[in-house]
Amino acid sequence: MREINFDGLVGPSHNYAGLSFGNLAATNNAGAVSAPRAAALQGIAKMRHMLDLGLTQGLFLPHDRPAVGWLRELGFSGDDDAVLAAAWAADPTLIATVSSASPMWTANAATVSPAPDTADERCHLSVANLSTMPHRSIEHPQTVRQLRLAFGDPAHFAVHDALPAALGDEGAANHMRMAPRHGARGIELFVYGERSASGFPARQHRSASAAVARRHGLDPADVLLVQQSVAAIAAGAFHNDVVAVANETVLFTHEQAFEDPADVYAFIRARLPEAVIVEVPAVRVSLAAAIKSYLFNSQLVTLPDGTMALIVPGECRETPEVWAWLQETIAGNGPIRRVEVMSLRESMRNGGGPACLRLRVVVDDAAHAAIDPRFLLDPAKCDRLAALIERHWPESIAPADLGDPALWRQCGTARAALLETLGFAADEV
Ligand code: SUG
Repeated sequence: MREINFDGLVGPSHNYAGLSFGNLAATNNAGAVSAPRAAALQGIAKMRHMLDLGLTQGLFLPHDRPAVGWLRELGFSGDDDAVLAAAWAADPTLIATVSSASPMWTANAATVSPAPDTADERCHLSVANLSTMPHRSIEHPQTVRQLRLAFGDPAHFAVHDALPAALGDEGAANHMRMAPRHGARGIELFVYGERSASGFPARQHRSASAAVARRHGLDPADVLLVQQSVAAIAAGAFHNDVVAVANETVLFTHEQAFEDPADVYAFIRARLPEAVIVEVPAVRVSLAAAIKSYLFNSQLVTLPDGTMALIVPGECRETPEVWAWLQETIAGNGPIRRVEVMSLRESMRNGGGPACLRLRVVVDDAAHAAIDPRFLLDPAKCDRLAALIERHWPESIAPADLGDPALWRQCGTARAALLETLGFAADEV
């Protein structure tokens, strides 16, 4: 069995509107000028690098933005330009809400339980409702359409609709799976937030995590609902994947990620004796430095030779205590043998690091073959996508541009060209 990383291609409307309260990078960069073309090319470079490492890589498509349909639900009418112009005049935040390129962060697209863990031995995917943030709550209908296309074979996959909005669910960003190896039965840790000293929202509700585990048909003995630490949320860890990441037998975590770390570690050690817990102490890397550098939002991957590599954002190299810790780690005897640095500055400035940009799906060969190949990548497709991005993605977007009809049209043209290049019909996704 293998793990496939499905990265979200950065959409042409990528901008800095500061919509996510509690996400410090996004709020600190509110109002800045974005670079959608560079952002999408940075994403392609990461996907290409994963292929170069010998890993299997897929992609999900940017959603249709601006999402005019949502504005129509709010009572705006007329043709698309009239709807957008009226909404812009009424409240520019509405246009920012429907223009966010947030579907790029596919760690929030769904929670995935691979076949070895589920009662019916199929891979289960629950689309996240992302109901805490308005701009993200509009993603799930388009996400479910893509997932039903990509994973449409019911012999191997079960795709569940988003949970009711009253239960906040943010997908795989708050879920960690550990197993002796990808293809073996594993344990699944669902991390939820209760409250936060800072007043930042705890986006993942315990009841949502429990519902996802139930829907996926997991054995309760293999599941732990874990409370994210109040201190982590208050420091800006709006998702657990900002402070912890797991891969096969390894949990890589900040000391202050969980409210009760001893309980978490005891569960892991009892259920998976070969587990290695790499805990970074706060005296070496403070929560603030972890969140600024996104050390734990790295991708921890198993390479074809069986060793593990950590794919970190460039900000880790720029944060001295983090870089020093990483150097020591790869020089030591631990499971992380290699560090790869990727420049993802554009996404990072909205609080999205390497791990936010990907959804992991573990499959066997038969399930791999059943995936719609339009969602899978190879180097030649990366080349085609890069050329398309160069041609169609805006070079920059300033806040006032969001009200410009020329930008709305450019986003539409860019997405249409993308669909055509990848072989999708205009209304298919
Ligand atoms: O939901 N940023 C995203 C970042 C998501 C990161 N994902 C993971 N940690 N897995 C969010 O806060 C900013 C968009 C804006 O402000 O326009 C934003 O939505």
